[in-house]
Amino acid sequence: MREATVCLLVRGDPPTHILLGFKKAGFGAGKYAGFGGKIRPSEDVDRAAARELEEETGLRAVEEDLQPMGELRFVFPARPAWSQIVHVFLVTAWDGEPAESAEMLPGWFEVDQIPFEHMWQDGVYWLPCILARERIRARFTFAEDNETVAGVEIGAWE
Ligand code: 6U4
Repeated sequence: MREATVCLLVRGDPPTHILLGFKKAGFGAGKYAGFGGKIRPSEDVDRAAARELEEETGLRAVEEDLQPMGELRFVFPARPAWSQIVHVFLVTAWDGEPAESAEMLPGWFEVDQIPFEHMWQDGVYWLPCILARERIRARFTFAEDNETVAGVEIGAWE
């Protein structure tokens, strides 16, 4: 299964705001999401996360500022090429101001106004756990329409 990263940038402790990107092109176009992408062969996971964050927002985070929060497994039985394992990072320190890129239009949201209805349907299950700083391992199985979440398993990530 292919592997990818996602970075969730937050302000406040506990988090009051989260930076999400409106995906303009590619996988998940038209949805809001965190920032990340495919891990290249021979690339470290945290290096890939920092690279994708900078490519999509212009923001630079050092690898020590990427807090590993878990692994999400997304399974699309009707579209196996979309199935992937996503490594999630919480990020509270970075350099720069978020800027629009070819792929993403970033914007800050209050944590109680996250646009879940315009995100992948799995977000409502896992994003609140990460914002609560719970490390999780989860598996989501999608229905035939590749949009509806048909199965959810969430547990602690040791
Ligand atoms: P390129 O390489 O530019 O064609 P792109 O189309 O941007 O790739 P990709 O595969 O690099 O997409 O990155 C997919 C991003 O979407 C990663 O950050 C992981 C994330 N992602 C994948 N499935 C997701 C899901 N079900 N829910 C979610 N994020 C998901 O919230």
